[in-house]
Amino acid sequence: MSWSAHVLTLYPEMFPGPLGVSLAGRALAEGIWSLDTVQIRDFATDKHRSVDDTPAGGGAGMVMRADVLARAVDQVLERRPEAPVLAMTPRGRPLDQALVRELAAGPGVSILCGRFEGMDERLLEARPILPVSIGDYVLSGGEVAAIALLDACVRLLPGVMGAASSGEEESFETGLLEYPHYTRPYEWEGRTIPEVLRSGDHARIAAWRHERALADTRSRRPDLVERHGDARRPPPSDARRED
Ligand code: 6GU
Repeated sequence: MSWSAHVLTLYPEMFPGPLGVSLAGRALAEGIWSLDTVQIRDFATDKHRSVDDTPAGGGAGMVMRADVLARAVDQVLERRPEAPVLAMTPRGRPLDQALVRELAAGPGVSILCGRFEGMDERLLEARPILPVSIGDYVLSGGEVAAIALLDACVRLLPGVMGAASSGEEESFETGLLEYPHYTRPYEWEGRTIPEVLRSGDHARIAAWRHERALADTRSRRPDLVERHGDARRPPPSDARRED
């Protein structure tokens, strides 16, 4: 069975959206992965088909109801019991390439897209759901985040990108940003391509790329350099534990 995505949303018309074109779109048409949307509103039971209500304790906006969301999640858990269920929310675990790799290696994902101020927290306690965020900023809903997550997973599926996506030099695969790229023309607006890249000396090129990856990561993402360093150094002795 192909890698399958189920997206639970109030806006199914946002899908496949960008996932219907280019690499992901071709892979979708080829059956390498599948995408199904589930309209959350179909699980409302009152005559107004309401999916949200005012926040307990007061405050702005509306909160998605646990009972309605649970019926939608339970249906998708029945249809695809092996697929992990994610909830897109700025309160979630930050998405990174390690999680993307793990999800892409599995059977697929079911994704609950939040809207309004958020979801009733009891749902996230009562069902096996992993809250995931795509960064420290607030989107108007989880759909755009779900599209980003799916794009990152799909490009890693066998047969989607070939050699490029399995490349160990991509940003984050080494724990660092990738080195910069150049192509013709050799001179553009008075700027030339670094000489070393035209030397044909593959060892020198590899060393230069590693240095640039490190330097650029240091200046743009000092947080990554710290983690990269940690991964290669043994933990301090007082951090070791006997289990
Ligand atoms: Cl997953 N959802 C929303 N609404 N905003 C976000 C996000 C998710 N990740 C970052 N901001």
